[in-house]
Amino acid sequence: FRTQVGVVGAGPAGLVLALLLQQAGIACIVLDRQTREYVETRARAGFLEHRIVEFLRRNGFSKGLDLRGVQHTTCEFRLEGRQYIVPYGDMAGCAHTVYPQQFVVSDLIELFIARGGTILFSHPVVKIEGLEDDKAVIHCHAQNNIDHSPVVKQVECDFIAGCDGFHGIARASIPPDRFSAVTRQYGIGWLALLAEVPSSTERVIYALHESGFAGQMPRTPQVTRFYLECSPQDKESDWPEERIWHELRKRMAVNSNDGDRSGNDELVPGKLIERRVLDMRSVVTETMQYGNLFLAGDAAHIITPVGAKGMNLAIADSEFLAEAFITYYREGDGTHLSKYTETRLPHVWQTIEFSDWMLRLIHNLDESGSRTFSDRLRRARLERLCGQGDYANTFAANYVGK
Ligand code: RFL
Repeated sequence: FRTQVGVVGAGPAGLVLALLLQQAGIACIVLDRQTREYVETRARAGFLEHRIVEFLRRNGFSKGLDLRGVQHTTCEFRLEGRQYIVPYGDMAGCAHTVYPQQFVVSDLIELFIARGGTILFSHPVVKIEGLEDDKAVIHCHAQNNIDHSPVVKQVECDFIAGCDGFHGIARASIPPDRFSAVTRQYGIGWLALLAEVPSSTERVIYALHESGFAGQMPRTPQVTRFYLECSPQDKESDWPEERIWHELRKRMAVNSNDGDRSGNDELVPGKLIERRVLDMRSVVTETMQYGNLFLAGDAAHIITPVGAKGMNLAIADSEFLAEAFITYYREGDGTHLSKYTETRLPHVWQTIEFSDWMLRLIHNLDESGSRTFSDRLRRARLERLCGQGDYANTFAANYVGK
């Protein structure tokens, strides 16, 4: 194979990039280690920022989400049984669209293939070479069509877009002495759950409880995501179903009129279809490019799920990277490409900063030992968020991705 841009990874970052290049008449091939069915059913994110929806719409990539996406404009915090409702959509004048990541991915794959694009599924990339030369080579494993015996294929390209996630091969191909990444490990875990049950409220709930954070995020009318703060060392087996539903009810309970916090919970248990412990951390690779390799999405940075930014940031990277490739191929001007890292990193850090701020709001990370002091501060912050001032407006604009 020979192409202009070899795209490693058929997640949101790789697919958006490939579609934009295809639209501009730039040749590209996408490779993914997984089968099409696997990537189209991998449930992860669900909240699309306003500006990302607008971008997808402008480019004609939004048919599915326009039909099936649900607009969200309000979120709710709970602390000591009290409810703090934030109508961020009214404040910012726009909304989130809830549309599960696997639907986004599936729509983009369908569109790219319908327009004549090539995606090589079940083609794990095992080596990337020639990053400093004028021709880069992607080596991948595949199966012979006739007898299914293993074969190695090569794709030659001008550039490689590493959109293969945090554990992919692209970031690992940058020489260690040229590679730099910064990490924050929060020392907490989240038990991430998906349950076949309708959301107990229409809005997202962030419950700040003395036993730890609990969250509820709608995904589809039948499926809801829940999170429970836990130890990062916990195993899934430490969390049997009864314990999960007990903790969710307890942490998300609200005060009834007589001040009793246990009596007022709408939560109905349902079948758990995913249960896994996430170690809460953020990592920013500050080398987003090396030679003719460019990293986008989780390959370049991972961000805790707080604030629901990961998929949005991945798509935003690809939007910029595609523009840079298009300027290069159309006008012979490589300035934007050469400034890719320099241009994207400030945006990445702005997003990380918001997520870090929000993580400290919904968890009690008090290092000085005064959890009460920290709780009072969190309450003061929630009261300001429910007010009308600049503090609340800034939150609203950042959260919804205006
Ligand atoms: P992806 O989606 O991981 O896609 C990478 C692709 O690369 C393939 N791959 C390879 N292919 C070939 N050869 C190799 N050697 C390869 N190695 C890997 C993989 O098979 C895969 O198909 O990365 P991308 O495109 O950068 O997209 C990033 C997003 O997936 C991620 O940031 C979000 O899911 C994060 N995230 C959320 N983001 C949001 O914006 N809003 C949310 O509400 C939200 N919730 C979440 C989340 C992530 C979660 N987890 C489990 C990580 C909730 C959870 C639980």
